[in-house]
Amino acid sequence: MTLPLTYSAEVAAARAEKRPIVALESTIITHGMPWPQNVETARAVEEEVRKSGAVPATIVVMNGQIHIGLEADQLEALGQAKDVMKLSRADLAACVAMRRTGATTVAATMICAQLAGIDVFATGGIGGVHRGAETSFDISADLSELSQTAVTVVAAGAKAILDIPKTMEVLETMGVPVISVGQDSIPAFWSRESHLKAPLRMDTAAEIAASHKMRAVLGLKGGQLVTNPIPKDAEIPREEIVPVIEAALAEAEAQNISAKEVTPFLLDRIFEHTKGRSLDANIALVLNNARLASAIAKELSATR
Ligand code: PSU
Ligand code: MN
Repeated sequence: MTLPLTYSAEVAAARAEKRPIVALESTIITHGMPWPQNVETARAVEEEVRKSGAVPATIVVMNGQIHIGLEADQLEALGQAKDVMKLSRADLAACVAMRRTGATTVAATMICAQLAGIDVFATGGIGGVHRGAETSFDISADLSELSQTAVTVVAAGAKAILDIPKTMEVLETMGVPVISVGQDSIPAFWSRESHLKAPLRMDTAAEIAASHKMRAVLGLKGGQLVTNPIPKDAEIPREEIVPVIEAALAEAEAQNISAKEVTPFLLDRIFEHTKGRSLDANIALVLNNARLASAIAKELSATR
């Protein structure tokens, strides 16, 4: 059986010429941001990757084909599509087999990136251990994916809607390196500071690329989580965002939101409560992550 992969023209050319490629996820488009900002952001992120000297590969499943890179009209259509599945490791094969359409989370994007030979992936925030996980057991499959799939994921830290200390503990148990960029602490998505010490710190793309390659040399499976703080001028300070998060969490609890709906629900409520400011910050941090991921991809392809 051949792999159900379809490459965009741009990504196919980049593969043939062995140019650096950066994977991008699609759940942020379909479940993470409202239309039309979702499509505008996805386009801007792709453009940022190109400006940084790499080729963007937005990953999504459409009608049973795993797309590695989207044509402009496909991206536009996805931004307004209804009934799009949210795919993690558990759902990916089923979605392809049923010829359905699904957006890839961090976990599923990592799997598809690896199938396509892409080492680096830029996103906003990863899923993690939810607050109250001791009773709900809600721990994102993104964490176990990081422990088994050899892709370096650039994110702005875990969102404060999660339990960040527990998320870090699970990553440590699973043997996932968490590398903070340019600071000693872990960034907290909309804010630069979580006041939690990062397990590892690196200040250059070259170091991160070298560490990615060394894992392969040593036969260590799994990827790396790179936590890149949001640019200063775009951040929402912790004191401001924490009460908003608390309010959104209370609403989720009152409305019995569970499972896959939790993350999209919270993001939407926080967007409303901050009158869109959380979205502006989200866009700025994804662009910032796209730049760093491109620099890492370039280092990896230069030393190959
Ligand atoms: N963080 C964001 N926006 C998002 C997500 C995370 O800022 O859209 C998405 C990612 O695709 C991530 C997923 O992989 O949510 C995690 O979902 P869950 O918590 O259900 O595993
Ligand atoms: Mn979950």
